[in-house]
Amino acid sequence: MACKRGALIVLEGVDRAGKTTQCQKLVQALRRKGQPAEMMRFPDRTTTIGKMISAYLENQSELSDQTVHLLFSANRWELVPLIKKKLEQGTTLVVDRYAFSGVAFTSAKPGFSLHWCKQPDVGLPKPDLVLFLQLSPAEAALRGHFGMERYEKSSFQCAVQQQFKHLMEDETVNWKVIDASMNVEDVHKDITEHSLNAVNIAQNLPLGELWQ
Ligand code: NYM
Repeated sequence: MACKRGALIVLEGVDRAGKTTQCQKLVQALRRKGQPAEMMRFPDRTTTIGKMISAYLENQSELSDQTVHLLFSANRWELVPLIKKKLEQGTTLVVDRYAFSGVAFTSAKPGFSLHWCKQPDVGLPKPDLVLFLQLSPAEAALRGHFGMERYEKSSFQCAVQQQFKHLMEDETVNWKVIDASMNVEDVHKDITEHSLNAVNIAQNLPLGELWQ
């Protein structure tokens, strides 16, 4: 009998919501429960496309908003064969940001519609679960100064948060909102519960296509 597939679990949220810490803790928790799991993150700055994105984010290069949007999407598409292979092998993938960040960040810029922003990511492997780490921009700011990268400004983060809200109205995506203002362990407990449930359900379902 073919092995049961892994689940595709995505963590989203504004900067400083604790996504990376929670992704790492979730991978460890799943492994302890005997579920093979690995972490991925977007942008994946190690590829040629990822290096172009990284230079842009670090203000070392200029790209038009359209160009960088398509590069972020291409960076996901280039990893689709690996994502599918891992899931088929039974590994659960815990992903730090995905197409939702892509759409939320670009559509927070003037002149970009949600519809236009979604198109390049239509058909990507559909996450079985998207955990949105909810933290107000004010609380995020209390966690210390933003870094030096592009987008790391409170006003822009507020606009991004609004766009995430619109994306969460889409009931074809399995969103779960997590209160990220709780302490690290309580957030982790919530995330693990939802994830174990998603892993069980995904085993018996085919992998979907996003926004199709
Ligand atoms: N970002 C991330 C986008 O603008 N579009 C995308 O598609 C993705 C995946 O890049 N401020 C933004 C959000 C972040 C920045 O992410 C880099 P990180 O997680 O800080 O490396």
